Amino acid sequence: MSTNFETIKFEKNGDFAVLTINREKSLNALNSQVHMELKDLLSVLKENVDGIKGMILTGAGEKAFIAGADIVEMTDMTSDEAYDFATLGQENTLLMEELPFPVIACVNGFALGGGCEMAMSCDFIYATETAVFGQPEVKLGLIPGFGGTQRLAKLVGRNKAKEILYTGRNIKIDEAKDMGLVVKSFSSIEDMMNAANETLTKISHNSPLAVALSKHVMNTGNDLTVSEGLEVEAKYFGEIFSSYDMKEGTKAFVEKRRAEFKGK
Ligand code: DAK
Repeated sequence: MSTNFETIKFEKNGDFAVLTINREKSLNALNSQVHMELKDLLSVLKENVDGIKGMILTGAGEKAFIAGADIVEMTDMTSDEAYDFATLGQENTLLMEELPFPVIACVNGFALGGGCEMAMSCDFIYATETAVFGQPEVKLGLIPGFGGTQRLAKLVGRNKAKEILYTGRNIKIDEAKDMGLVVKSFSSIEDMMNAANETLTKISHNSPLAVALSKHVMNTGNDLTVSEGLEVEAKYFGEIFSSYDMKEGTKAFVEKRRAEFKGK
């Protein structure tokens, strides 16, 4: 896989990978180039030929995760260009959401607008105590374009999301945790990255197939009624019974040994 990018950095260490948005001078703002490079990378990662077991998404530097879509680039966009830009960003949030392994957003500062939206497309969010979230688009005469109107409401509830979107206000870490946007906070970036790696390691001891299917069923169910979601759950629950990992996991329990999963 080519990892020769200018605006993102992709590093694989053993079973895990770190994807960094790498435009520190612009606080990692998402311009078209970032989105095109992300699309190239995420489209390959979706197939997971390298058997990655987990990934961290973060931003370069100490100040920002992602300070939003690139406002400078958006200033001169026509409606058609803006539509294409939003579509590309939305495709990337969908690709991120559907990767067949867990992805933790490690938010190291500002996660505003498109930054908050990228973080929400990960499986869950860890953040530093200085992290700041928000959807300030209305302050710029915009609306969120990479899924903020949809995912924030599903995560924190429709009315809370409306209050956040209409005011465009900043959300500090305690509130972000209280509303369930952030799962855990840390006093330093180093502690956060170590904790994320520990979490991914813990997850990787489980069946990669079962983790991937749990993720797929939960994401699918998000757009369905409970009874429709239960049908999807039953379908995959049935299918997993013909997997190696299910036979191995249950056999290992009976034999009182650690399971050796293969992810198939
Ligand atoms: N875009 C481009 N450059 C940015 C940026 C951004 N979002 N945020 C920061 N920068 C740049 C600054 O311009 C500055 O560049 P230089 O002046 O040094 O060249 C550099 O990063 C450092 O920023 P500051 O000097 O402003 O740093 P401060 O510490 O003073 O302030 C800040 C940090 C994060 C509070 C501030 O930079 C800020 O307010 N940034 C903008 C945050 C924001 O409003 N984000 C939301 C962007 S809107 C859509 C598609 C997408 C979207 C909407 C619609 N469609 C196509 C329909 C998404 C929209 C958004 O995300």
